[in-house]
Order: sequence, then structure tokens, then C-alpha cells
Amino acid sequence: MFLERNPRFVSRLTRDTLAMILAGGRGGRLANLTDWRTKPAVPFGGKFRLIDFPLSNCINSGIRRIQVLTQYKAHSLIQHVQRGWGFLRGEFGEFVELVPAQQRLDRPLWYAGTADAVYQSLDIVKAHNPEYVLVLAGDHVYKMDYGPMIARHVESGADMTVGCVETPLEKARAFGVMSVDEHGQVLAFTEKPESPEPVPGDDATALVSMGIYVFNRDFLEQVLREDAENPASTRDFGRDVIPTAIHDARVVAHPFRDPQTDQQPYWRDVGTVDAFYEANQELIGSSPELDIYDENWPIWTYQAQLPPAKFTTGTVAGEQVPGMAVDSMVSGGDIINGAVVRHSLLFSQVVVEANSVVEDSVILPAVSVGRNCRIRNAVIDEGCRIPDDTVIGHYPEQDRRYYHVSPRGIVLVTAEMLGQDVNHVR
Ligand code: ADQ
Ligand code: ADP
Repeated sequence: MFLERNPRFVSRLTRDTLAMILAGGRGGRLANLTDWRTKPAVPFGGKFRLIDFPLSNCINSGIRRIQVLTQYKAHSLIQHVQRGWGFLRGEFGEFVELVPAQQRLDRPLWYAGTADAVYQSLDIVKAHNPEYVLVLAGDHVYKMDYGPMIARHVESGADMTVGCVETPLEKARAFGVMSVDEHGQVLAFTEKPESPEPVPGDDATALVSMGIYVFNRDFLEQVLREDAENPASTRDFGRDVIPTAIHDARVVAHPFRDPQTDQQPYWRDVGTVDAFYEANQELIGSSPELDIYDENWPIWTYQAQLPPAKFTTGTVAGEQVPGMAVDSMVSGGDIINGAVVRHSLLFSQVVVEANSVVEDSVILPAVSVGRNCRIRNAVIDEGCRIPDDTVIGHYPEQDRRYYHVSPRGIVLVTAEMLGQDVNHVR
């Protein structure tokens, strides 16, 4: 194999790569969770935000030149990246750079779509002079070494390589669906098709794009300039750029596989309230598919220095009642006082007061739950103050009146729904 003969091959390629993380989308299907923050800034797994996954993948893959392209409600994202990702050494040519929308080209337009976001930054790409550009989504949860994908891109002589996974056919409508020949060259690509094409020989499965791409730098410039001149284009990679590129150039699919097991690893677009809830809940289990304790592939993040979580005995009707959490994950700064937390994930600085029960829930940072509350099947957004005696997730009619209820019946509660101001600049 070429790779075995050239052990320095992959590290040379990753050094020659500039990563551009698209972090500007709202992610409207996350309902009110993205009222105040772009989807890549949504908290995940107790101490992370979604953007930490592609950022950590880059660092762990040896890609140290990273741009984060922002747009929609970027404040908490910018703050997070600035606080947590400033450790790269500029003097070694390493950086995580925030690129706000609207500032590059001499025209008063925000980014129109994903391709336009990159197009507007082409002058910065040129200044860094990379051989390859890796375009990533900012809102997927997965652990991936990008090195093999870039190596395959180069070995196959592709102009563009699209990362892909197999997915059940009924879920494929939410993605770009493709078909490939026996060498992996992409023959057809349809963004979010009504009736997705199955893979040959398996009617229940489709091959879908992960929304991550490797480009030869020159080719990227060429296709984006052409796309910009096409008045009919919506300036989206999936909708416009890839369908054109497969006709004019060599576009290759790279299947995302674990090199040891050859299985398809964990990869999620936590794009809906239900998917967000489920992915967080899974982490509580004893052997979740996504291992965030893996020291070989650490997920880096920023978090304030916080005191340890504590469990204290509280007073309920004159009795002393222990505070406890079972089958749960809790985080720094949490205080569980005479309350029971069961099968739930608590982010940092959550307080649960005496005689309350929190079950099967995901509680975001800095939430306080008063006394005598009963909360079940809920996602409680950052900073909510749940008053004493509140019941959530037990009476569907009542939940629907005050809160957002997902198709699966998960109750999403935000500060606005409680009539509270929250400090969105934290
Ligand atoms: P979608 O999931 O619909 O499809 P999209 O909404 O285009 O993806 O967002 C992709 C990424 O770009 C997200 O991280 C988003 O935050 C960001 N983004 C969106 N618009 C942006 C803008 N104008 N500026 C900066 N960042 C922006 C895509 C592909 C599909 C593929 C799925 C996989 O189009 O083909 O199957 O991803 O989830
Ligand atoms: P999703 O399909 O992930 O639920 P949306 O429907 O909210 O996301 O968004 C569809 C597209 O519109 C995405 O490309 C997203 O980035 C973009 N978008 C969403 N909100 C805004 C906004 N306020 N300004 C510009 N683009 C936006």
C-alpha cells in the first residue's frame, strides 16, 4: 500500500490542509433551543457544545489551521471558541480563526448558503495557501480521523471527496443522497430527495452525505466562482455545487469507517429536539456508543473552573432526606439537596431543591429547580428558574399549553416560556 511505503504521507497532507467549519446555521428543527444561539453552540453531553466535536476531530487529526465561519446568533459560539480554543501556537502557523459573515467581499450581503459562506472567505483561504480545504459542518456529533479521508482523496486523484455514511432508507430524506460506481466515484447526488435511491442490493439502505468535503484548493475556487455566477443557484454545497461538480469533475465518496472494525462509527446530526434528547440520554448508559471517556480521542472544550458537584441532605416536612442521583451524569457546580435525580443528565451549575424529583431529563447549565417539583421527559434550557411545586412532563395538556412538546413527547422548556429573562451573554 502507498500509505505503508510513505509513513509521513498523511501528516504531510493534514499539514497542507485548511479546515473550514460551517457554524452559521440556525437549525430550526431544534425549536426554541436555537432562539438565542446557532446550532453549533448548543450544549451537549454535560460539558461540551456541538462545535467541540469537529474542532476536536481537527486537532486530533493533526489539522491545526482552522476557520470557524459564523453567521446566525453567533455570540455564544464566538465566546466559547475564543475562551476555549485559543491554545494553538500562532508562531507555528496554527490557529482557530473566527470568520464572521458579511465582512469579506465588497457587497452588503450575508452568507446566502453554505457554499456562499466559503466563497466569501476565498481571499482568506488564498492568504493561507493550503493545498487542500476540508469543509466541515459545525453541528454533528462524531469522532473521526480526517487523515484517511484526505489520503484517499489524494490517492484517488479526486477534485472533491464527500464523506458518507449508510443510513436506513426512511431517514435518508433529510440528507444528500448519492449513488457511486465500483471505484467510489459519485454518479448522482440529490439533496433531500422525496424518494431516496437505495444502494444496489439493499433496498432498506441509502448512501448519504455527511456534509463534509475535501477539496483541492484550485478546484474549490473554480467551482465556487462558477456557482457565484449562476443566478439560479441557492449557493448551497448539497443543492448546487455537488450536482454540478459530478458532471464536470471527479467527485469521490469516502465511507466513514472504523479502521479497526471496519464498522460504521457513531455519527449523529442532533437536529431535532428528539434527536438531541436521545443522544444526550444515551450517554448516561453503561456502554454508550459514543465514548466521551476515550483518552485516545479526547473531546476538548472550554468550561469555567467550577467546584465539585455535591449531594446534601435536605429537610422535607421536618424529615431529613438525602439528595441523590442514580443512573445519571452530573457536572461541576451541581447541588442536589434532598432531591432525587434519576436517569438524567445534568449540565454544570444545576441546583435541585428538596423534595423534587427529576427523571429521564436533560437539564442544561445554570438551571435551578425549586422545591416539590416533578419533572419528567424534559429538556430544560440554560438558566431556567423552575419555581417551587412545578410539574413538567406528567400532564400532556398542560405541557402543551405552556411549553414546546416534541413529536416523541419530550417537553422543551425555555426561560421565555417561563416568562423569565435570561442572561444570554454568559
Ligand atoms: P443540512 O443538514 O441541511 O445538509 P445545512 O443546514 O446546510 O445542512 O448546514 C450545514 C452546516 O453549515 C451546519 O453546520 C450549519 O450550521 C452550517 N451553515 C449553514 N448555513 C451556513 C452559512 N450560511 N454560513 C455558515 N455556516 C452555515 C447538509 C448537506 C447534506 C448532508 C447533511 C448532513 O447539504 O447533503 O447530507 O448536511 O447532515
Ligand atoms: P435545519 O434544516 O437544520 O432545521 P433551518 O431550516 O433553520 O435548519 O435552516 C435552513 C438553512 O437556513 C440553513 O442553511 C441555515 O443555516 C439557514 N439559516 C437559518 N436561519 C438563518 C438566519 N437567521 N440567517 C441566515 N441563514 C439562516
